[in-house]
Amino acid sequence: MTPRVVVDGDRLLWRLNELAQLTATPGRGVTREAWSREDVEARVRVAGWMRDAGLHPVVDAATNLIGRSPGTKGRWLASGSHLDTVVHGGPLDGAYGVIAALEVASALHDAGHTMDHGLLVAAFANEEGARGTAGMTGSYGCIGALDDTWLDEVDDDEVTVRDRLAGAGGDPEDLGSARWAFDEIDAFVELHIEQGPVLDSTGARIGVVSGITGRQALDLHIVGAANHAGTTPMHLRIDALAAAAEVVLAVEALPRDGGIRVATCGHVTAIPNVRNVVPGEALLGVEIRDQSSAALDAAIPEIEALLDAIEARRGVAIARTWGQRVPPQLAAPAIKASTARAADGRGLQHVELPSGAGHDAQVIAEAAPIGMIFVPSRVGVSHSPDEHTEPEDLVAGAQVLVDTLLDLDGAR
Ligand code: HGY
Ligand code: MN
Ligand code: MN
Repeated sequence: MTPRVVVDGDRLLWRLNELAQLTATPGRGVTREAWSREDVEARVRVAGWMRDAGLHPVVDAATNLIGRSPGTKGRWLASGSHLDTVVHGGPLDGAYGVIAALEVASALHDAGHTMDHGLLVAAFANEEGARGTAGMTGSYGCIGALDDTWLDEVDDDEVTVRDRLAGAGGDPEDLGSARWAFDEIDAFVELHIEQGPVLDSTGARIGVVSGITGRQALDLHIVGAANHAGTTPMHLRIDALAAAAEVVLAVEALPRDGGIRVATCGHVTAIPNVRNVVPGEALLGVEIRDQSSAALDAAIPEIEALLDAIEARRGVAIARTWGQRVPPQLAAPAIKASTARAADGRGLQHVELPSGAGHDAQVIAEAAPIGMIFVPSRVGVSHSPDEHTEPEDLVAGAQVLVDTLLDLDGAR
């Protein structure tokens, strides 16, 4: 018989609101870039709440915050998400999954219930990669994948990941110690806002995630010729930013031809970025996503060919750095079934759907069975100050997470 363990909705919502105050851009969304003062402050606050919930928090060498409370047997169930955000993001992306996993511990502690499985609560470091490096650093650290290629990467402020880790309480020389003992972990379940329009448009309260999208990053350095904006005739220009504009529109058109699911150029820099200078250089950050690795693979030569054509037409040189590839992953059927049972048990309409966003769960999936649970995002907005989920949905999602973990605890 599954014990009655009920979340404290007021505590959940209060903690979320407390975290939302930790932002570098008050009044303009939540900006908590990885390893920033705000990110470290959030980690400290959550560590204190972990202790209140009977968890034993530690910051590992990859700067993840990990809280554990042992069960009656030597096996574990894990849950969590990330505390870092994009710039001018919302209050829920990541934070909700961390606070809800923490709420599981608090609710178990309140009920005086100890599961057979131990509970591991994780706040992963640098899920977003918003500083311009590969993302999901912390969760890759948990599967033991961080090597020098990760550590030597330099972010948009010319700081290496190695220095970021060392500056935020990590230990780049001892990353092996951050690896989880996956032979003892039976499941990782991440609760997250959907960040898309499906639940909001269907009226379903809970999303049972079928799989998580793959993602391929590409950085471009477009070199033309800086020149005088007043004296240089149009036909003699080699304008790197105009070439970048062609790239942006060509990338945007890729999904329209039935190819890749989505494609975005979200980061652009003009050099020297002065109004009366024809841009000599442009930096462009591109990403493509699809639930299929084959579709991601097929898009690479297609993009190379369109870049070659723009080079030939405009006389620019386009240097290409194919960056992080995060493979798509599927959720474990048994965990999906547990979540569906948990939602049914609370009378919550649920629907199965893929995740268009990437998540730490897809990294952990390389070493353990995973599941993801979504709650609705108002009109599907996220990575924006307008990100919002109704409080009752936030509370319901956390209760479904508790019930899913209790179901998995009894199911093993
Ligand atoms: O970009 C993503 O999909 C995630 O929010 N990092
Ligand atoms: Mn995000
Ligand atoms: Mn997220």
